[in-house]
Amino acid sequence: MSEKILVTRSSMPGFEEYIEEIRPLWDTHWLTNMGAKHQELEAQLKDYLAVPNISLFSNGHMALELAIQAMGLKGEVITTPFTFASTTHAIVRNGLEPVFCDINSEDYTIDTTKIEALINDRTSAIVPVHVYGNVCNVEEIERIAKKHELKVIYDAAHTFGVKYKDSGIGCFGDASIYSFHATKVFNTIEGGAVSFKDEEFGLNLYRLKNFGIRGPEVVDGIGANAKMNEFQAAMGICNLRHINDEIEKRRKVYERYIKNLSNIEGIKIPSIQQDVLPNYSYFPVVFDNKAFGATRNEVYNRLLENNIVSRKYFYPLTNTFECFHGKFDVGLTPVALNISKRVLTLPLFADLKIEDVDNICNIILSKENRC
Ligand code: T4K
Repeated sequence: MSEKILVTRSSMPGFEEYIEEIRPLWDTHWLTNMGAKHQELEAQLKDYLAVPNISLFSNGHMALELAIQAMGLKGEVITTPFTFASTTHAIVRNGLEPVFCDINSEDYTIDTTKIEALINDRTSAIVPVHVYGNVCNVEEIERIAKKHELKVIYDAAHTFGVKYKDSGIGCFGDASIYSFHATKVFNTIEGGAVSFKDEEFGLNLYRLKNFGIRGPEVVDGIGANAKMNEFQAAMGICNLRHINDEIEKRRKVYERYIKNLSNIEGIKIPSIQQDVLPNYSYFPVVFDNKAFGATRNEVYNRLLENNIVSRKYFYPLTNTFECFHGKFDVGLTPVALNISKRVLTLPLFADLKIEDVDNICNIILSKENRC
């Protein structure tokens, strides 16, 4: 049986390269709390991501949770349910009420035509998601936010290195959060960051990731511990050296999928948005079972029988989670519901072999697997 292919595979530097990077830690014995590697990576990422300010975190979720806390939001927050659990949970864990807006069926980001109807005097912010690396309609979101005096925090977990009209994606809104999890285009094992404009907000954020400590004898915020440690930062420094090659390899995989799966009746494949420099982070395919002759679940199972593990990102929708039982009406986000039942995210990582992409596509398209 051939080797199992998973939906992604962490990019890693050479073993020796990482060892060299962590060697100085044995001299200094400085392992965490914003050490030298942390500072070095922060400076490099600010530059690479082309953002005004950046703050590193232990993971993307804590970056989002504490960015929301640092913004001092109240009441309701408009967001989408077509995302990873983290987005919704970060809002709820801040004592805020998520109000779910539907997505559009083109790129699966927030449907900006439906935002204003959800705004009331309790609304304090919008948390849109650049899902799969697709850029939200940032101009329209900015217009709405300005008009209604709302804050905007983008969940940019999937958009490492993405640019829109030559600006780093983290330049939009009041803040954006990144995930540097092992499964992402760029990883620090676990890790994340917040990019932001306002330096006062940055100071708050810095304190909140370090227990709310302002100074040796002053603690004036109820913070958490969400600091990135030196081993994580060292992994980031190594991975950042190779990031352009990694994205280039991803591009080749992505383009092979496009070549193999274009013009097939009953499947919708991704496309590069206008004015966007992409990072090729995910390859979501949406199946129309009547036209295609097989359901999403049938394709998923057939791939699994062949040792290929695709994923149903993002099914189920966060507004249908058991932990929110009876709280939200999924009927209010019909497009998200429909897409979540039909989408399959295919394996995509830098070292995925082109022949494996061909094999995956052959299994998907095989006539025997369709009626
Ligand atoms: N916002 C959004 C929109 C997000 O998608 C995420 C995370 C966040 C916020 C929060 O960011 P973090 O706090 O995670 O930094 C994975 C990731 O764990 C998660 O980071 C990611 N989104 C989500 C979309 O995917 P799972 O439960 O699917 O992970 P898992 O363990 O099934 O791994 C998927 C595949 O990745 C494995 O089949 C193989 C590969 N893998 C996994 C690990 C853990 C590796 O190659 N190496 C590894 O170390 O959530």
